[in-house]
Amino acid sequence: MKVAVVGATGLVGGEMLKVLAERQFPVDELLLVASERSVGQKMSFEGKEYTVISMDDAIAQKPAIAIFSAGGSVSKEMAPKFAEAGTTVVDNSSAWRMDPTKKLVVPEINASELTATDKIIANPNCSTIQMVVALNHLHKALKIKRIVVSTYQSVTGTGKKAVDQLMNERNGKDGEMAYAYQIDLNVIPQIDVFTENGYTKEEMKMILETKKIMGDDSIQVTATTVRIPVIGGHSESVNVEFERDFTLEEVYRILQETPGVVVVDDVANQQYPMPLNAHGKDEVFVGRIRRDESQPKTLNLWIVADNLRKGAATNAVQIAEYLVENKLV
Ligand code: 11C
Repeated sequence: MKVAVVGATGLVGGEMLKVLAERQFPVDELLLVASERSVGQKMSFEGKEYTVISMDDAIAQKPAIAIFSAGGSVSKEMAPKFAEAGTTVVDNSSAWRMDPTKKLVVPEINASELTATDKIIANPNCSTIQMVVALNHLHKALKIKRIVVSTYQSVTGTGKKAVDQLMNERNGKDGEMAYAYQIDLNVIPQIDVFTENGYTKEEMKMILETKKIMGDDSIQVTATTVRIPVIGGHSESVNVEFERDFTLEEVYRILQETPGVVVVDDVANQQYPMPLNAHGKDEVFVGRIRRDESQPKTLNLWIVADNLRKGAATNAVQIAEYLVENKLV
């Protein structure tokens, strides 16, 4: 299979290459694609050296699948051009997610909606993916009424410039700023820009994407998304109110049987999910499972995942795997 990775030189692009190799995705021919300023750069994949090519060169070579992580405006312009050439695009940006003609896919939840006519498929936002993976089977069993989520998000979600800002600040070096404020020894309650209702775009993504992926507009979501000086992954404090009451034993059993979820919850031994442990892993880790004792039918959870893996690269490669396995490309 001829596969293009568009945005190959970015943090997510690099992770996509690792995931393709680790999962032994059937790549016969690989095209590494990036913006003009990176064209000609050398990169390696599975011990072989590749030269980064331009978007136009890649389109001319008609790959079967292009996995995009090149930002929203590039996707808006270039994904349709790849699609017109017959390529199926799996796009990691926010460009197509809320387009009613495009599917927004987390394979564990809704890959079965995909057909061969889907030429641009949207990969959800990282903080949304880990939350819906954890809540999917609980929703099926207990029906979610309302989610209140607060996030603690890794600087890797912003990209290389933000990782450099954090490390420079930590090492007392000057450098370019990815954020309006110092991030080391700080917490910034803003991810992406503010919208008219006072929420940030990241918060609105969590609200809107959750309903679309779960296929249920009745789920009420409110979110506060926060950047913290961490690298290994995003963490989320999630309060969920259900229609039906539950026992904690039932919740544990459902979570243990939820695909993609690993329960780490042994408070007697101080075992709970942390980004340090989730880093580099593909699963979504859930712990601190307890009743909200302030109101009925309500649960508190702590959810952690590597935002570059299940939150981005792994989810996109899983979509590509589904397309191949089901002969949709
Ligand atoms: C962050 N969630 O952590 C963002 C990054 O819509 O794919 C991913 C943005 C997106 O900053």
